[in-house]
Amino acid sequence: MFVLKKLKSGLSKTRGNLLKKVKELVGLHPKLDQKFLEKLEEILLSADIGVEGTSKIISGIKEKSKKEDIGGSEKIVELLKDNMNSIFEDSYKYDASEDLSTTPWVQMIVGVNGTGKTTTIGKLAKKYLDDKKKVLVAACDTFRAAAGEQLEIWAKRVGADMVRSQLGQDPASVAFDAVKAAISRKVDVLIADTAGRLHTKSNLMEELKKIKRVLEKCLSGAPHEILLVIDATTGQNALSQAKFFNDALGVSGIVLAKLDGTAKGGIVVAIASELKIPVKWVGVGEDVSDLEKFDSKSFVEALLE
Ligand SMILES: Nc1nc2c(ncn2[C@@H]2O[C@H](COP(=O)(O)OP(=O)(O)O)[C@@H](O)[C@H]2O)c(=O)[nH]1
Ligand SMILES: [Mg+2]
Repeated sequence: MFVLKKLKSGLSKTRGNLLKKVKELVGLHPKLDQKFLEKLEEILLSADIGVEGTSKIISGIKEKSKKEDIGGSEKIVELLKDNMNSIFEDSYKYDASEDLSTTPWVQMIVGVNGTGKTTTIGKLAKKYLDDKKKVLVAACDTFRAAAGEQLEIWAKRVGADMVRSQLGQDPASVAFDAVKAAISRKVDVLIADTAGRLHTKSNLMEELKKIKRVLEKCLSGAPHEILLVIDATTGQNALSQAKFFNDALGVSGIVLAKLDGTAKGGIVVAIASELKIPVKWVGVGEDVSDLEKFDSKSFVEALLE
């Protein structure tokens, strides 16, 4: 399966970290005992699965071993898969059939600088265009001159329309123009890029809230999605960013970019375990086609196969 192949190569660093270590441990510890589980715990934590996710997995394995003879440690990969899958099953779900259920479908893309917002917009726009949707992107990051230029490069590359902005222009006014344009041009999807300078500065959150308010005011139901882009290579820090943005704005989905650049892709499990926000997309490279719809079953297979 093509998707699995891409995910697999995107996850190769994490798989090297997690699966390789697990297999080494199995070689050293044929018995699935307390000592084995302690070592396993360290491995899971080192892959950024997080304290909560790790403890769910370990206690899931212990529970099972109380009920039945689960055999030796060679069974551990299957047990890890089962327990990771149940974390995803318990995690927050969204109704994918609602995506693009109304037009214009308005997406606001938020996140700290450098996480991959603009790149993700290019990739998303390409996906929608391939589905024969009319796409408009809006340059609401007016804080850096390069931001608008970079979005323009992506828009040209994939063939999306764009609402430009002036450096320093009120981002909410760009959002206003963009929604009006999206309605009058009968656009299917409007994707708004936003600024991402340090999220600890409350004025950024105020700016984003204002963009959201303007979108709401211009079009009932908008923004239909607020997608937070987080950088998988930043590990647990990405979780605190997600909490921060979610408290301020109400994030409807996460895009986890740069999964290919980290050995700590277990962060996806931590997100599922700790946050009530679904991961919708994962970025697995810098190419326009390197964005995958997140599917937990494929993820677990790609990680542990
Ligand atoms: N390897 C890899 N690089 C990515 C991915 N997504 C974005 N990048 C890179 O991350 C850097 C910052 O991305 P950008 O879209 O400008 O981030 P922004 O500041 O949030 O808009 C760029 O060099 C991108 O090519 C990804 O999924 N994988
Ligand atoms: Mg950007």
